[in-house]
Amino acid sequence: MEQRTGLYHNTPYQHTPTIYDRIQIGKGTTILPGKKDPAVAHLIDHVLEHGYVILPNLFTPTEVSAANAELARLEALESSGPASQGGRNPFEGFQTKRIYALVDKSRVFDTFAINETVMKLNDYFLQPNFLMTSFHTVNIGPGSKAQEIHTDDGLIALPRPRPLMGIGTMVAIDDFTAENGATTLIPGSHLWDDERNPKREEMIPAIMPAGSMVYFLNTLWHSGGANTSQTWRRSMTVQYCQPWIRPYENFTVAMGWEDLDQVPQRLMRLMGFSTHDFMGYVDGRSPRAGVEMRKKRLIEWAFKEKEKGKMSKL
Ligand SMILES: O=C(O)CCC(=O)C(=O)O
Repeated sequence: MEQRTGLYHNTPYQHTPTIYDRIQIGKGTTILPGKKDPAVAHLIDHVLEHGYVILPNLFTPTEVSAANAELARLEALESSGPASQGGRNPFEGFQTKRIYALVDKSRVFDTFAINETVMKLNDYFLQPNFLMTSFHTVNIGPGSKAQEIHTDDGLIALPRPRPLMGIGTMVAIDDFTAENGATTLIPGSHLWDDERNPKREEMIPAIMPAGSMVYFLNTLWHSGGANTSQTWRRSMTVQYCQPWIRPYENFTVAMGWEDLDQVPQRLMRLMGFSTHDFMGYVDGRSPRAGVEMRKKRLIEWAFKEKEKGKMSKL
């Protein structure tokens, strides 16, 4: 089979890609190109070459101020999750706040996860039926140190060049500046082999106004920046992954939560009531803790529904 290498794949999209259509970009990443919508072709080319692209003012001022107001509301609630009041480890950053499981907490953020331009870019970089793998806020407070430099596929132990397994995005809710902790990234580092280690001095800040997004391959080295300013840097991250990064059966939903105590612990972990490092978290905590929270809420909801039923009969 002919192996195509290089930066560009200009073959028109005619058929469902197979593994033999994959291309290698540099020494770091292989991709199976999907549909190249002409409307985003220039953005795709930028990502192929640099590993990222900034999408200025992707969201309207109205969407951004609605997100801002909703974030302020959620941050005031302890029920917004364990990291909403402060980061718990060096990766989250101790002077940060994260609200996980945004889909569960509000409908205001939905629009940020299903943006049309992003879906078109994902149609090229990921396979059909791609999934969302995380969606949460990352707010970096004054005095916060730079985050550890990482790639978002770092927990997946495969050598480079490795298949692209996902896409990361950061949505600026405040202007991102070099001082307030804008995401920093190393342009072109998606092309590196395993031998090359990232250095802080190679990083550039993704400076962009509120409402913009930086979209990047998850083989790109990056980190949250240090916040040397007096104000918070608020943002959301929406990340997507290949559709095949999941077990065949979705056991955490298939299994009746009322019967969990009867299942051997080892089997529970096999079914996904477990984490691999932080992969598999539920609202920033263990899946089992997440299920208990969900059961409590379902019971409260059922009582309320019952009460409503009573009221409507009066
Ligand atoms: O906060 C940022 O700018 C980046 C955060 C990040 O890359 C992460 O937490 O995985």
